[in-house]
This record gives sequence, structure tokens and C-alpha cells, in this order.
Amino acid sequence: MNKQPFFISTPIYYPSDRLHIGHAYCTTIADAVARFQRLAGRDVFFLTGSDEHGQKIQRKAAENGLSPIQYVDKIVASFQMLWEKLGVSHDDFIRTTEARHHEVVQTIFQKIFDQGDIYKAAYEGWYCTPCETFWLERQLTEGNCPDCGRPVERVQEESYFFRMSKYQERLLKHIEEHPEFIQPVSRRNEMINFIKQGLEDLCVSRTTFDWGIPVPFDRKHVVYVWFDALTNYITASGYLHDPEKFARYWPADIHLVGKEIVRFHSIIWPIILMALGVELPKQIYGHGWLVVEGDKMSKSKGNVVDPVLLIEEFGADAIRFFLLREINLGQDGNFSRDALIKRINSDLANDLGNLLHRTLNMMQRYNGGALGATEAPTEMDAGLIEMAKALAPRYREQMDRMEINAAIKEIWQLIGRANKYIDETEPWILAKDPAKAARLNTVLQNLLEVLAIVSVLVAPFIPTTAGRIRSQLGLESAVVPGAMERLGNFGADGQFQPGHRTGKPEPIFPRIEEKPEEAPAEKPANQQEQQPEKHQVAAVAPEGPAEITIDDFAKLDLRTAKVTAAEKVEKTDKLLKLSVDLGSEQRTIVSGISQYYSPEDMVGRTVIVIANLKPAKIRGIESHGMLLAASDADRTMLSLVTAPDLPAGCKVK
Ligand code: ME8
Repeated sequence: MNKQPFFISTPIYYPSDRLHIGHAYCTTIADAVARFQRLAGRDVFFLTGSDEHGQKIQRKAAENGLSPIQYVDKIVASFQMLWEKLGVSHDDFIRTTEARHHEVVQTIFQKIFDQGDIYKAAYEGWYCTPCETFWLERQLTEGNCPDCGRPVERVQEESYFFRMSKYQERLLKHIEEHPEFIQPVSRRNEMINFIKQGLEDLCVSRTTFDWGIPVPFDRKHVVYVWFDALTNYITASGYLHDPEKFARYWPADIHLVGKEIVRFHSIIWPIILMALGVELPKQIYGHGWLVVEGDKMSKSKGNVVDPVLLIEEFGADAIRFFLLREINLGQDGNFSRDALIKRINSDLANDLGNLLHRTLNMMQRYNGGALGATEAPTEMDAGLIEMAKALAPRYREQMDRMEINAAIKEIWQLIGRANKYIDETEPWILAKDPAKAARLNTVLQNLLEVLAIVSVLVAPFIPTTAGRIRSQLGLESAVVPGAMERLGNFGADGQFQPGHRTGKPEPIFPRIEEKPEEAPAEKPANQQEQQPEKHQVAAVAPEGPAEITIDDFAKLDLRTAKVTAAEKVEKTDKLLKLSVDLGSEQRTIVSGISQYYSPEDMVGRTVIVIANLKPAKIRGIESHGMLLAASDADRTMLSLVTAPDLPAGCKVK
């Protein structure tokens, strides 16, 4: 195999409780990086797993009336189910209770003991069980754990100690000589300061509980859970059991971890490896924390967000996209339902969804779904083509630097440019003139090329959607490993030749209605005619509206009208400005249907209009009348009421 190897890991999570959106955040980042590296042609080993030993787990199991293994089996199954639902593409899931891992931990503990770097002594100090961390008196903050702020417990036991102090200078030198070793740079500086204060030898065994890996030469002791947990990275990459695999993937390229455990990974772990004579990982990347509505998640605050429920409500790709797009990797980020819905609506339903829908709709309407003969591109196409060609290399650089949200922004700039290109090239006008058929097909071909590039580049972030886009484009749905290589070839691969058939346009991300309680800026229902962002036909409440008489109905002046021109209202997601012919007069109507109909879809349609609706100013445009449309309860589908066989101006009764 001559592909370059790439090894990325997540932390192995404690199965003390079900995972929340913060854990899903870390694993989603690692998954996006792993998928990107596969696209870039690397041979990826992506590892995640569970950290199952220690006092915290033993206590939790007891509280639940279960043995530790019964307890962790249940919770680990929920981890695996979550990763499957979230579309996580790990190559291995390591459980620290597996025999392969026990063997490695015992082997290395023995080796380090034999060489004199582990020794026995009395320990007296403090222990934070939630963090599974030893602290010295002077390190406590007002008597509590300096990391999580919770109370610590006094520990007095005979223990084995790991001679960390011996390796302090070597580690410092390594960090100083390898600026990429700890990232981002703020974490690196913190670690340098921490080490310079002096490293104490680390207590690496416990005797007051037994849920752990026994010390091989002294069975009263179990191995300290962090010594056990960190070792997972070499167990899974074959240190003891598969030397060929180990030679291939080790050292790891990135241990991705939350900022609170950078210290364990960039101090304890490298020193264990130095003691073993094993190369150090290339990088420890400390990502920021996800807070919820500005607040740290905690059970006591009742603000813990369950990723499974979110996935069930919005779909995995939407959640993945939000986490990857919204947050700068090294910094803390905020999760809010409101921001999630806004992001789905603006980027996925609107920008990406519309580009795909408009393009495929035009392919259907003008070409019956098959690309026709094209001609040479014009100057009008050059900007789009250049931008598309330049995207893949820029994206690759950003992804290599772990600037994930910047890479996503870059793709969306191309999507925005392509949407604008449709407005500039006006395919609906080209379609009216048979002499312009080749030009129309060139425009469509360019749009298909852009969408194909986008489908590859978004695959690390929204893998299911990428496949759906590709099948609608009439391409192989899977994005193949190494697919990035040819992306700068705009058009040269000839995947969209005359005769190429595209599929039926199907919405990839239905818009989500922002409920009034989530979007207080919205107006009350009795002002709906003034409220352009709402669809015209409200879903009928279960009890139904009040009865009306025929005279009430007669008050409505419903008429057929032909749409003569249509355009998007600038800086809005939902609005179209329509010019309609009512037979006797021309009107302008602003309608909130842009996520269902593109301007070119609208021109030529005969719709039903409430003609005697009081005019209203919508985004500065006087709108006179309203179109009738039907939609399902959650507004995933909306269809205009039309009268295709009638001329404009007919009365609807
Ligand atoms: O620390 N925001 O496991 P753990 C972002 N078993 N990320 C978060 C988060 C939040 N609010 N909350 C948790 C352990 N995480 C050890 C690791 S590795 C050898 C052993 C993520 O279950 C973040 O990546 O407490 C953090 O480092 C990890 O979950 C901690 O998971």
C-alpha cells in the first residue's frame, strides 16, 4: 500500500453516563478530518472508544445496582449507537475492558517498572473522582479541584509512582523544538508554563477499589485509570499484537481532545512513550468547549443537550454541519436551537438546497432531464469557473491546518457565486429562444460541474447529503477515496456530456419553521398578511377555523393571474417579487415561496390571487395581493394552487 498513512483519534469517553452534544462535537470534528484525509488520498486510521475503568465508573455502577461491566456494556452500546446515527466513520472502537488492552497495559507497566521508572511509595494527597485526577494540597482552588471546581477526597495509600520528573527537560525540549506538537498555540504556552513549574512523579496505581487493570506484579493494586486510558492509542494501533500495523500508523498524526485534557495528552502520555522508547504523537490538538445558550452544560442545570434527540429531529447532517460551521475549532462555541435552525435554513435549505433545486428543475423543465449540446464558455462564465477551479487547493490547505469552518465558508462562497450566476445568465430567457439552446446547456453544464465539486468537498461534513446530491446529479453517489485529486479539472473529466441525465429534484433540506417562541421577532398570527416570511396558507389547526357563510366567502376576490416576471428579494431567504397579470391590470406581489420555487419556475405560471387584499409594504416593496398555496403541517412541502389551462383574470368561486 503506497498511500500515506494518517492516524487520528478522539478521547475515549467515560461510560459513566450517556454522551451529550459536547462529546458529539469532538467526534464530529475527528470524523470530518478523517473523511477529508481519505478524500485527499490518505490511508486513514480513525480511532475512538470508551474509557471504562476507575473509581467513578465503579461508583456509578453501584448506584445503579449493577456490576461495573454490566453498567458499562449498556452505556457503551449507547455510544456506538450514537456514532452510527451521527455517521461517524471510525475504523476501530477500543474498549479498555478488552483483553488486547489489558495485555498492553500490563506489559508496559511491567517494562517501565523493570527499568526503574516506576517505584513504590506512600501517597498522601487529594483525588478528584469526576476528573480521576490526583492533586497536591497547593494545587487546589479553595480546597476544590482546580479543573472542575468540585470537592476532592483525601487519599492515603501505598502506591506505585511513575518517575515523570526524570523526563521533564526532555519533554520541554521536544515541545520547544516541535511547535506543531501542541495546538493551538495558546494551549502550547499553557503546557510550557505548567512543565516549567516542575513535574511531580505521578501516582499510577490505586488500592482502595478494584475496577481496573491489576498491576501485574502486585495484584492488590489496579493501574491508575489515566495511565490505562492513554495507552489505548498504542493498543489499537497494534503496539503489541500487530507490529506491521503499528509501524504503519504510529506515531499518531493527531490526538484530538478537549482543552481540559490537553495536559494528560501532552505531558503524561509523551513521558510514558519516552519511557517506553516509542516515538511521540505528531500533534495534540485541544479543541474548545461547547456551551449551551452561553452556559456550561450540567445535569444540575438541566441544560444537557442529547445529540440523539437532535439527530432524530433535524437529521445527522444538519447537526454535523452546525457543529463544524458555527464554531472556531480552538475556541469555545455556543450551541443554541435558534442558531441551529437559522444555520440549517440559510446555508443548507437556502444556499445549497436552492442551487441544486434550481439547477435540476431547469434541467427538467427545459431539457427533460438530459443535457443538450453545449458551446464554448463565454466571459460571463469565467468568474465562476475560475473560482471553482481555485477552491479545492484552498480548501485542502485550510483542512490541513484544521481550519474547518473556514474551509466550509469557502465552499459556500462558490455556492453563493453559482446562485448569482443563475440570476446573471437568466436561463429562463435563454430557454425561450431555440437559437440559444447551446448557450443554455453550457450554463446548465457549468452549474452541474459546480454542484459536482461541491458534492465532493462537502462530503466530510455532510456525507449523507453529499451522496444524495450526487445521485440527483446523475453521478455515482459514493465519493471515492482520493476524489479530491481531480477537482481542479473543471469540466475536463467530461462527467457532464451531452446526453447526461440528471435525476428528479428532491429537496435535500426542508426549511424549518422558526417557531414564535424561538424567534420572538416574528409578528403575531393576526398580522400574517403583513408578514412576508410566512407562507400564505397557514396549517389548519386541529379544531378547525370558525364557520363562515357563503357571503363571507364572497368577500374574497379570487382571480387567476399570470406571472410575467419574478426575482428574489435581496437579502431575504424566502421572498420572491412577482409581476403578475390579472387580465385587467398588472400588479406586484411579494410572496414567501422562494425556498420552494425559483424565479424561473414562476414565470409563465397561472396562479390564484386574492386580488382584494389590502396592499402591504414588504421589505420596502408594495405588495398588492396574495398567492394561494397549500402546505403540509410542518411546511416541508408547499405547492401553489394553479390554473394552467385558464387565461389571466378568471374569477375563482
Ligand atoms: O476525559 N464541549 O472522558 P470524557 C466540547 N476518559 N467537548 C466536550 C464537552 C463540551 N462541553 N464535554 C466533553 C475523558 N467534551 C477521558 C479521556 S482519553 C485517553 C481519556 C469532549 O468522557 C472533549 O473532547 O470526560 C473532552 O476532552 C472529552 O469529551 C472528555 O470526555
